[in-house]
Amino acid sequence: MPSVRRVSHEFLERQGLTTVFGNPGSNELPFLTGLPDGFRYVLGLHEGAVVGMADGFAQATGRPVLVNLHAASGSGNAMGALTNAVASRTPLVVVAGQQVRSAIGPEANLASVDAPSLMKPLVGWAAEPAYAGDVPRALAQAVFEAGLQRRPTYLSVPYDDWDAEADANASAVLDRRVHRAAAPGANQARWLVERVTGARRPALVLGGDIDSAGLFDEAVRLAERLGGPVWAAPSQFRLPFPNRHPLFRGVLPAGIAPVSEAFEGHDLVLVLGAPVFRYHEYLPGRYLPEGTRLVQVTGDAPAAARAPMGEALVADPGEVIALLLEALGEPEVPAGAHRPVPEPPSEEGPALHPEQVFAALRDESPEDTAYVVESTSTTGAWWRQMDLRHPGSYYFPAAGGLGFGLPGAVGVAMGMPDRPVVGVIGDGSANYGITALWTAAQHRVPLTVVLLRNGTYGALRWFSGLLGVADAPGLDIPGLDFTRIAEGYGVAARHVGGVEELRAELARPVDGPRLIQVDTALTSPS
Ligand code: TZD
Ligand code: CA
Repeated sequence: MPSVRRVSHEFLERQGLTTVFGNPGSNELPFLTGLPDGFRYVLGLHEGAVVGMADGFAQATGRPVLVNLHAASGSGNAMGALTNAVASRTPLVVVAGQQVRSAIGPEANLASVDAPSLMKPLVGWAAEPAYAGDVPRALAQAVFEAGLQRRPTYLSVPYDDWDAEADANASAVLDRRVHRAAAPGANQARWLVERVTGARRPALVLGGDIDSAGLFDEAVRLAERLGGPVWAAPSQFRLPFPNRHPLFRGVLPAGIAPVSEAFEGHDLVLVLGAPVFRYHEYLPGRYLPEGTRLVQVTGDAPAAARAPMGEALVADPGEVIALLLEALGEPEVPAGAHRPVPEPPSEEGPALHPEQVFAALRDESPEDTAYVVESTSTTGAWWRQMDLRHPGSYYFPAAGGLGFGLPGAVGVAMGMPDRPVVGVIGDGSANYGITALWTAAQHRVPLTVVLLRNGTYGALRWFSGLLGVADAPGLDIPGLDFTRIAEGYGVAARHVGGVEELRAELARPVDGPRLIQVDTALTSPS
């Protein structure tokens, strides 16, 4: 009989989970021994960076990804990063090592007490198999649950299990395939088509799931047939629509009152592939204007259940877009010209305006560049200057947990080796995932990191105004030189002084990771 390890490795291989992002400890070594030839282990130096890289890789490839973490301390370190993976609906399969079975009860060093409970509020499914023979089946469940729920899962495995002999039935799991079909039934389809065709002034709100599911171009067709305005849902983490398209109105502001204001005059708001809604700033008001009806279509059943208003249909947004396109007929609005970009500020001080940086990025980077952005005070400047027309062009920490940006950029670049990738990272954000630079250097990942150094937690300065808190300490971060930090991790780095120097640097070809540090002026996010 083969070992539990053999069957488990073979299962992972057949499912295509052969890139392992991890940080090992003694509990994990017995899983990592004897990995078949096609496996690639990507070492991250801190678990937050490990999960951020895996998240970026999974989003870029659209596939479940294996993460191998140490027991309680390692898994605990990963939890901040997991909040983002939960919100972006990234199917990460986290397998963690555990002490040998006999050592868990007595709480030997590195035993993870009640390991599944540690992770449970975040992951969609967590378990420690009841006996060694169940490990291959439980691993399969972890993979399938992650795919079905589109949520990270967690499996804790006592390390003496891997050498155990597999059960006689263990190989039954090897050929399993688990799929979900989620087309609306005939009555649901009729109801939805009536709602949409009966609307006089429909508006469309698109969530990150639209881009994750490869529906970016279909969303454009649907919008052009509806002819109404299109917004990205609040707290956006992927771009679901070309941002200079004539129908695009931008990302909805993340507050109850301003969202309601934006919908004024629309009798129907159709929300596709988004929660309703991920508000951030507490700006109370009515959820919807008088006379506005909201219909949410999402594959995420809990997101439908927890929404505070509107009607919801739990279905695959792709199926729904297809059936609406069929029902609606020809587009009302021919795709007009994309909106032009405004001129960035022309004055040049010792610190550049963020819009000058983004204009340089837009002009000097290839059109299909993918951007991983984690700079919180520059959101408005970003959307004013950028012109993103391709699917998979934009990634942002989905739950607002800093530490996704740098690792996520490394993971996206590894997952999409044929596309140029740029990380746009604040001098505050960079520190939460800085060790990803080392992984980028070791794997020679082609990646440009543009480090915006304004010396402060810019967004928190803006928030302190919003909250009327003028005297909060701990908002400035002087004295950081990321060129020296990057070089210490093995990444080539340059500080650029002015717009022309920045443009020249960006125009140079990359054959590995590089960091460009630029001093920027503090701006407000809006
Ligand atoms: N810790 C974590 C893990 N996530 C967070 N979101 C925060 C702290 C709080 N936080 C924000 O929400 S924005 C921000 C912090 C510390 C400032 C980020 O600074 P930055 O960007 O330099 O990256 P800006 O452009 O200067 O705001
Ligand atoms: Ca900053």
